[in-house]
Amino acid sequence: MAGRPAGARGVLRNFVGGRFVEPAGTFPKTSPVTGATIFEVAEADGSTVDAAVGAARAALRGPWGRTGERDRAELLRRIAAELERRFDDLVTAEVADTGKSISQARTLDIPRGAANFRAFAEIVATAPTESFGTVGPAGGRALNYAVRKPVGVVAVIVPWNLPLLLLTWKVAPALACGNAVVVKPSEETPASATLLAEVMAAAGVPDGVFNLVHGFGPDSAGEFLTRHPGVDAITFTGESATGSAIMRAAADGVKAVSFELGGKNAGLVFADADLDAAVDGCVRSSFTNGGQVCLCTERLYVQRPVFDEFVARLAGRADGLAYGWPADPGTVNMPLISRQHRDKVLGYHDLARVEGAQVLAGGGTPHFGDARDGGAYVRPTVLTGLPPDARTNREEIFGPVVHVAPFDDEQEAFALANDSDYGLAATVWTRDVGRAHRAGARLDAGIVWVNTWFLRDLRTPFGGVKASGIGREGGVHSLDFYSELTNVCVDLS
Ligand code: NAD
Ligand code: 6OD
Repeated sequence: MAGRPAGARGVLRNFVGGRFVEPAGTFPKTSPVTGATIFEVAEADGSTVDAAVGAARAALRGPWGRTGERDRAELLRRIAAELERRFDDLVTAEVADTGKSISQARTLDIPRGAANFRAFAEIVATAPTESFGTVGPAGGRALNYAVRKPVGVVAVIVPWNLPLLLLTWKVAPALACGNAVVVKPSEETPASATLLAEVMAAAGVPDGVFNLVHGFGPDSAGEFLTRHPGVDAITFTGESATGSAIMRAAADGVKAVSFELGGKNAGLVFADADLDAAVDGCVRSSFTNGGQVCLCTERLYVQRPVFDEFVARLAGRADGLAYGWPADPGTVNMPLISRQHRDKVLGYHDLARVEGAQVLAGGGTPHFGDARDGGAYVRPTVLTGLPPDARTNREEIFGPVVHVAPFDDEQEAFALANDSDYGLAATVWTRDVGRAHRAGARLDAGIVWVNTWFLRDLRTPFGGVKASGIGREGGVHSLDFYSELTNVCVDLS
């Protein structure tokens, strides 16, 4: 099967202290497209996690612990170049693991992997440092300035939806700040992370600075890592419930946490919007990557004068999204990550019907008459008719499902959008500039997009409010999480 990373020799292995290590046990990884087993993956046991954390600590005690920002920035650029050299292998690995279209992997997932390293090379090399001239109560003068130091060993735990993109979004700033990392990719997407280990070695990352452990969450590599006393900080992307469990595990060592969690994101379409752009944008924001992007819109509110036209157009577009094999350039619909996740999403189709929804598009699974019938596909689905308190409108589904409801005025629209336990992203479609700025000020979300969606500048703060996360990463905000600031106060009198 294409996509088996070179050097993995049949099993995707853990990478500890600069080398791939033989596994104690393995688990199978299946294709979301067909259901067939495509890889055997090493499951890291407690002693492997221990060795990975130990290798990271040892690296921090060595020359890596004294590397300056410019040298680290140069190393990040070499990693980016090596990722670009392995571009085709990474695309193949990502497509095999997720079933996403090769077009998306080529234009979004893999380029962003390299872009993360280039961006944080620049950010760390140019970040300003604070300094203050201070006059004390008795008139004495002092200079205060802050020094950035690595946090230490950082555990990086990520999900399966955008595997390399989300992993490198955390590894790049962690290394830029001089930390050593132990990364745990999702059990569903081990392949691109395994290739990233090869990339690290080829780029000259010192042994122990990047370590990789495969496995599951509870009672497996994820939990072993978050409970490990040698870990100083945990950066995590995944479900809010998993965030709670990790926070409990982190409490013992008072480990710093950065959490990017779930969402139930709202989109608001006002009657003054460019309706063509709004329909295009909402198709993207609800169905990109099979609806498996934390930033996807699952709740759409549309102003009443354009509601009927908008909903008819959205439903038509959802029904028309192209199926195909991942390698077909025109393929849009992709399978969900697993049969288990597909069953969860289908459960929400059933729940929505029980709650009284009308299904305007999709619902259920497609039939192919070929090997894809063994995969994890569901049809892009548009629902309407549910009240705001229906479970379908409150719980994160994380699939290609959107519920659409009408609203009358701006105040009601903002209130509906904010009526959620989550607060990751919101999208507003309007030509009214004043309203755009009011939305930014009043919507409870870490990011508010106006007339666009998933346009990301890596220098901007990223994170969620309420159950959608703790902290911000991106630009200097990442530097703040991945480094400790020591204030130095020097007497000048
Ligand atoms: P998940 O929480 O089930 O798993 C994420 C990672 O955590 C995996 O590597 C998993 O093995 C590990 N894990 C699970 N339980 C653990 C435990 N007890 N201790 C340590 N590690 C554990 O999430 P998922 O199903 O892989 O991904 C989908 C979720 O991720 C959705 O909720 C989605 O919204 C969220 N997500 C959020 C963002 C964001 O930026 N806010 C981005 C992408 C995905
Ligand atoms: O673009 C990013 O940096 C980012 N963290 C995206 C998250 C997507 C969630 O699925």
